[in-house]
Amino acid sequence: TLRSAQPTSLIGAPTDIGAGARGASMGPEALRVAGLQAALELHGLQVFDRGNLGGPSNPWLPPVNGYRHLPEVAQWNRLVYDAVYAELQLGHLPILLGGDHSLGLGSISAVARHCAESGKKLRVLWLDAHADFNTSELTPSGNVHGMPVACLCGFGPAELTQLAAMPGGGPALRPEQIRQIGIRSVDAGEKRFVHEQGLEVFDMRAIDEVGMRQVMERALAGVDTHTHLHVSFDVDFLDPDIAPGVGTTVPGGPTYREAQLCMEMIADSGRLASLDIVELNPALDVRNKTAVLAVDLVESLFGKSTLMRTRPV
Ligand code: HAR
Ligand code: MN
Ligand code: MN
Ligand code: MN
Repeated sequence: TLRSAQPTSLIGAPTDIGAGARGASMGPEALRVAGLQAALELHGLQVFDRGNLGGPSNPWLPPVNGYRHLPEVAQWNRLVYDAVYAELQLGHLPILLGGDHSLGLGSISAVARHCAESGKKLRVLWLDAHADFNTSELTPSGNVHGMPVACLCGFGPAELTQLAAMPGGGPALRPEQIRQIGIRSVDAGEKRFVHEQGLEVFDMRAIDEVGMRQVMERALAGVDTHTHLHVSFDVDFLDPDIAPGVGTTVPGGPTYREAQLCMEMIADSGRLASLDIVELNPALDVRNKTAVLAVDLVESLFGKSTLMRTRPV
């Protein structure tokens, strides 16, 4: 099926600089080995693989003032910011291959800047087991992959909150632009802060109670032709029974079918305009099966479906 879709660009960011376990640095190559480019091309997409960014190595040090590796995290995010912004300027759909989730900062900051300049409304879907809404005061670990959503909303150090020069100098995101899905591990202080800031969270209980279909209908409500939809797909969103290859597994995540429906409903919106695939950790995987699963789900995100539906069920 050939569609006149936007070209996509793969950007590898091989680092685990913000994570609590080593190995997410191997994520980009594992996704390539699992056939990401060929899978997208089968759906008629034009794919440019831009190769990998080259940033600082991981010094594996304890936290300093509540952050581990802050200078290196900032450097990686500046590289990601520039690379993602350049693709958006070209009119391409950037796909960030992480790397740990601290890189969502650079990626989404670039998307926010692009939306501000092009008059688009930005909606971010954060698919994750974790809220990633810690600050240096709240974090139990100092790992910056637990902080990107807070930093995007302006809560964090200047080197992470000021990646994008937003018009008016404000933060990249307002909490009301974010929908979190699949959440099931939130630290005590983080929980209070999520509540205080009014983040819209569809946790696993919501998925249990009303089902993935209604959760996605709500998460996508208000998305229209003026919307730029960014999906930040933390692979630990998925149940660890099907996706063991991540650094921070949390039991009780979406099943294969629930995850497929989530991706298919995003595809149906027709507004997907940028994507992060993060936290894949091949050192903890079994025969690259988590990477293969991620590729399968990303195919659905780009419109693979069993049938050509002409009307809803
Ligand atoms: N909340 C914990 C912390 O801040 C664990 C965060 C883990 N985050 C990720 N990305 N794996 O979602 O340390
Ligand atoms: Mn655009
Ligand atoms: Mn995350
Ligand atoms: Mn996570």
